[in-house]
Order: sequence, then C-alpha cells, then structure tokens
Amino acid sequence: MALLTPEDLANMTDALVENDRLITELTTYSLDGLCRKIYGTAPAKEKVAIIPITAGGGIIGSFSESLLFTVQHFGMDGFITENTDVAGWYEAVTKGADIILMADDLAYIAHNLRNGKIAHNQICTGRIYAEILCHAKGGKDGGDDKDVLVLGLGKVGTPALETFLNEKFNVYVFDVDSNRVNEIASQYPVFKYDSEKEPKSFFKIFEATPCPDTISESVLKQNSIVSTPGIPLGISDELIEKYNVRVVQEPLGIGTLSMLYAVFDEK
Ligand code: NAD
Ligand code: 2YG
Ligand code: MG
Repeated sequence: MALLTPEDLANMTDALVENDRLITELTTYSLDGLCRKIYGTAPAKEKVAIIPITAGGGIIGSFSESLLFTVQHFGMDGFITENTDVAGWYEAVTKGADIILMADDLAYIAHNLRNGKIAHNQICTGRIYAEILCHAKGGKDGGDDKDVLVLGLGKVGTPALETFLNEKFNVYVFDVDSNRVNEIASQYPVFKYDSEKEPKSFFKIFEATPCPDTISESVLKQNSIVSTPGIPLGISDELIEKYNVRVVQEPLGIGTLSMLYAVFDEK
C-alpha cells in the first residue's frame, strides 16, 4: 500500500473545507449530513483519542494532526496521546477516550470502546466517495444518470462498487490488472469497461488507484463529476478545465469522518 507523505497532507485543512462546500453543492448534504444519512448514526459527545503508531514506516508528519483537525472541525472532542503505541493506548483509555483512531502501514481503524463497533479506512473511504456520487444531483446535465464508471478495483474500489450496486447503478469497471477485472465480474453484476471495443462517456466517475492520468478524455462528458480518494489525482488540470469537471478529492479527512460515523451509536 502506498503510504501518505507529509506533502500529501500539506493542504489538507483547506482541502477538507473546500470539498465539504463542493459536496454540499453537488448533493445538497454537507459531508457530516451525508454521513448521518447513510449510516443512520450521530455523534453523542464522544471523546476521540488519536494514537501515533511507530510500527513499520513509523510516524507520518501531520497524520495525527490532520485527524485531530477533522475531529474538531466537525465539532467533536479529541486529543492526540503524548505516548505512542501501547503506552498511547493506555493513556487514551485512562484519559477517558470513547473512540480510538490509529494506523499502521496495513490498517487505519476507528474503534468505539463503548459499543464495540470497528471501522476500516479503506471500506469507509470507498463507501463515502461512492455515496457522494450516488447523491449528486445534476438535472439536465446528467445527475440522474444511473451509469457510473469505477476505475481501480482494490480495497477502496470494491466497497465503492458494492455501494453503487446497492443503489441500483449500472456499474462499469476497469482495472489495469485484467485478472482483478475478471474476478470482480465473476462476483458482481457489473459491466467490464473496454475503451476500445465500446467507448462510452460518463457523468459520474469513481477512481481509486495510486496512479496519475487514469481518467482519459474519452470517458468524460461536459460537467462530469469525479469522486476520487486516489492519490495522486487521476485527472489532469487540462481535462478538468476543458470539461468543467467537478472533482471531489482530499487525502484523509473525508474517509476519517466516514469511519467515525460508522462507529457512532444509532441516532
Ligand atoms: P489497492 O492497491 O488495493 O487498489 C488499487 C487498484 O488500482 C489495484 O487493483 C490496481 O491494479 C489498480 N490500478 C493501478 N493502476 C491503475 C491504472 N492505471 N488504471 C486502473 N487501475 C489501476 O489500493 P487501495 O487501498 O484501494 O487505494 C487506492 C488509492 O486510494 C491509493 O492511492 C490510496 O493511497 C488511496 N486512498 C486514499 C484515501 C483518502 O482518504 N483519500 C483513503 C484510502 C486510500
Ligand atoms: O501514526 C502514524 O503517524 C502512522 N503510523 C500512520 C500510518 C498511516 C499509513 N497509511 C497510509 O498512509 C494510507 N495509505 C492510509 C491512510 C488513509 C488515507 N489515505
Ligand atoms: Mg479522505
């Protein structure tokens, strides 16, 4: 798994605010309003502890701080433990934490110590970026279109396509790994997207790959919406401008809020 870098997180606070504004414009729901709707949960004054973890690649500069910004920006109470790892866990619990956020190189999780719920970043990220597209309005320029293109069928793309299927979308899939495409097509009622045999453009595009330039001109319509957790961004500035593409992308906060709502109590 490609790890985040401090550079990826450099503009995270502005990006989270700007993406929340765009999500509200596209869906009529603020990001926390959309999370509340899809999970049916709500915060109830939980205290969120963020534990820095030194295993593997170690502490990523601004990672814990970006989580704390997200927690506090959405009105929750949170703190970063002074200690790391096991000592950090002890500190979190003895200071009254209700929810733990922590990540090593393989998993970034939220765990609610009160109700036992646990959430995984890859699943919650795929879900929320897909739900943004499901709820995006567009009227005459295609927002009610039930076709969606999913690029990248990994640990984030798979829960995203499950979300689209649950919402009765016609899901077109592509991955550079043809074995992965065949595996997915044997498990889910999806269409294999083939740009040469059957070119098609989409109003709604989901992308979760670690590569740039995965979104080619041929799949775009004027005013397409791209919802993508993928890092780096899979569409060029030139294409964004030419097709007036609305792009939802942010490195950490959107997925984190989705994880927190996944572990809150039902409202
Ligand atoms: P993964 O490795 O499980 O899946 C990535 C998939 O993309 C693979 O199936 C791979 O074959 C495919 N792929 C690679 N290059 C491609 C290309 N050029 N065209 C089409 N498919 C291609 O990774 P993942 O855990 O699903 O993460 C995907 C991306 O999302 C990564 O960049 C990761 O860093 C990012 N991510 C972002 C957030 C966030 O909050 N923004 C959260 C989690 C993951
Ligand atoms: O506590 C720390 O600072 C580190 N142990 C955090 C490590 C996180 C590693 N994971 C990643 O970089 C991501 N691929 C997952 C993060 C989700 C958002 N992109
Ligand atoms: Mg995110």
